[in-house]
Amino acid sequence: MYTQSFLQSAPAATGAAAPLVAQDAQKQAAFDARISADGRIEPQDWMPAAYRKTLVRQISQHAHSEIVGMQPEGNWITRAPSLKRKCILIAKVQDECGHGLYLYSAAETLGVGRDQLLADLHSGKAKYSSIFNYPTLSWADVGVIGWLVDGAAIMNQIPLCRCSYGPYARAMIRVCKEESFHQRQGFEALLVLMQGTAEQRAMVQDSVNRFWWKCLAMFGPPDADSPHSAQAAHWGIKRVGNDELRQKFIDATAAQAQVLGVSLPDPELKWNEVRGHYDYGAIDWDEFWATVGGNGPCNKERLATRVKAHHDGQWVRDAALAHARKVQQRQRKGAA
Ligand code: BYC
Repeated sequence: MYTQSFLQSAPAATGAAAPLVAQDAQKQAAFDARISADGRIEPQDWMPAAYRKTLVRQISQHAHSEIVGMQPEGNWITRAPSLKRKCILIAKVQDECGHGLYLYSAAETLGVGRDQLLADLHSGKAKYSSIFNYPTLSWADVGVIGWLVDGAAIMNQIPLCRCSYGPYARAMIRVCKEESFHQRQGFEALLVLMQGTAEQRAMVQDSVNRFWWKCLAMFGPPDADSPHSAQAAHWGIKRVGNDELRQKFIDATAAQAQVLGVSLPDPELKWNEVRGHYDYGAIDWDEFWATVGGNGPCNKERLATRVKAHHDGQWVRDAALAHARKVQQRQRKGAA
């Protein structure tokens, strides 16, 4: 949960700065009361424009992350080391696509069309998770993405199952169940590699070294530098702050790393008896912001692949629409 000082520094739970006419004031009061009572907001309910905007931003960016996130792992489907690993990886990548679809649907309930959401992704206006702008250089990266990236995603997404916006919260329940399978398959794949040759163990360690710090940054900037956190917390969208989730992730993964037999690349990582948490070193936020700003190692490649896939898939969308029109015409004829 957020600390008291963090919440005190936050703005009040109102959505609009302009004076409200009486009817809007009533609607605002009903919205505030529902939020205070920890109730759910549904698509047909009145909501402040800023609440809607925040949700469209977060849910669509989340959806974009899921579909762009198919790329780094998708690159390894043809090179998976066995039929079993190939089947698991195909299923996982398909799951990520499914998550994107639930999330685009959830965003659409807020009154924005999918074409618009995708146009914002393709033009570079909308963000997606920083983590998918790094390359997958070895098979171990597939395991590490499952273990660490999906592990971080679950840590962030479990509290979203209690988000105040109903469609987002409900989508998150299924997403979290599937992410849990993803995390376990990644850990298991790494366990097998760690029981293999010295070369395989070195491959896992190299992958952990490259991904560890990027995964810590996935949780977003420190609360003190996070422009959206305080308001999102008041609206019941964010239930737990970026820093607390990051800490929970570190505490959980440090123990898992010991089981695996890998070291985490942070000389300052140390259990702090007083805090009851691991202390950890400084995250390179300059590198994070450069990546978020479009200048990470794979940003251009990821976006170009996504735009190409969208164009290549145009005939499928056209065919589906043509089919739907024919079905509709047949139904109309039958009814006449
Ligand atoms: N990457 O005020 P803040 C997955 C941006 S997919 C890029 O803390 P907020 C998976 C943030 O958008 C995992 N940008 O923002 C898929 C904001 O910029 P704008 C995706 C980031 O929204 C396939 C600015 O920094 N998960 O699991 O309150 C395979 C200030 O940040 C990042 C989600 O999307 C980042 N890492 O909190 C495997 C979860 N962090 O929008 C796995 C849903 C921050 O003002 N999203 N920014 O231009 C969230 O929970 C929140 O949006 C965040 C950020 C915690 C990410």
